[in-house]
Amino acid sequence: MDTISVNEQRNPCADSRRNSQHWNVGQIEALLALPFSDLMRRAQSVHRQHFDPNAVQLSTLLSIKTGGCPEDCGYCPQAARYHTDVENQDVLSVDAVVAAARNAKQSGATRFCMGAAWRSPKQRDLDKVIAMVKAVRGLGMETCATLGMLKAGQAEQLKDAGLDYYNHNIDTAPEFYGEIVTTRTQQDRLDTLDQVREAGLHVCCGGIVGMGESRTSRAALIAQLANMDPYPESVPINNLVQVEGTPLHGTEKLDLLEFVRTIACARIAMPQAMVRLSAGRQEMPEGIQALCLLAGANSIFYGEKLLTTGNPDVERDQALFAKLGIRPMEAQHEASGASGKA
Ligand code: SAM
Ligand code: DTB
Ligand code: SF4
Repeated sequence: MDTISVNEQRNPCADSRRNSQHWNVGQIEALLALPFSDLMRRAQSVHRQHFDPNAVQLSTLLSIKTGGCPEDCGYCPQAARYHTDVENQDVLSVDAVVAAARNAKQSGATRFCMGAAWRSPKQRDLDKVIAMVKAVRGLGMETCATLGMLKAGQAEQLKDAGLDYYNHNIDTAPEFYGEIVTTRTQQDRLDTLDQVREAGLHVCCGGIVGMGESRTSRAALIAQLANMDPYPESVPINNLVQVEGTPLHGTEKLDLLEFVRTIACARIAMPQAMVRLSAGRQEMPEGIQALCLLAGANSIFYGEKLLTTGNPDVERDQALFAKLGIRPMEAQHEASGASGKA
């Protein structure tokens, strides 16, 4: 039997993501250096032990507050200090968010992720997000939010509202972090992740590659994610989307087979995580996307927009699924009501 039982797949409990193995950077680098075919075979075999290889989880993103962010993340078109084409947009109404979520559900997405260009939400902002989470949950979708750093008690409030996942990326290896962001430290990110985990929310945490980091730094990013105890339920691997006006625009592009290798390492080091082939998919030929799925990616962002940049449209993705024999994965959350801890 190739896959584990549906129940285990649906509720990958923390115990099974507790680390029996500590990954050091050298071990991940050794994986990255394997002959491609050997690496793919290893990743496929791990993937098939834990998941149906033909099912892909579909998450749709919506930017609920766009641009004007005080942070200086060198990759991000929403930082106020860079001159990009992004138009600032204040917090959306609950009605607008529900309309977008309904649309996403209609197209086949099971998870709806709400992103905001905040360093950290103010309480009155959080109150608005809470109303959104309740409404989207009411549609029967899984909910995810990415709002920046959280203050004490905020993760609990989101959990109580029925939020399923909180996305907070560590973005890059600790030694490279200061080259990319200076307005916070990676430890700040880790502190928020602790609060998220403590509140009982599922953790969505990954990073970005193609930012000019070395292969060792890519390995260090994967090792750091894999050594979290437990490692995240969901691990987005983003390929930098280069946006004019951001400091990282013009960075040498990562070879896409190296991107596939990074996905394979994430799968091997975090066997039971959902590994998401995230930003950068629009610039990837179908063959590369297929290789990412073969390497163990089993989740994508679905819908024509990420937060401010483009993503393949639904028709194109559906055509790709048909060619590859891929089916959308069912929603995985427990059918609890709009509030109350699961
Ligand atoms: N402001 C919040 C934060 O930083 O956590 C939430 C929104 S922020 C846009 C969410 C994530 O998007 C970032 O952590 C980063 O990983 C990813 N991201 C932003 N710009 C990107 C880009 N140009 N290419 C790839 N990923 C990007
Ligand atoms: C993640 O890891 N990638 C998403 C989501 N989490 C929030 C965001 C990608 C943003 C790409 C640039 C943009 O569209 O603004
Ligand atoms: Fe702000 Fe998030 Fe963009 Fe950084 S990644 S500038 S925190 S919106």
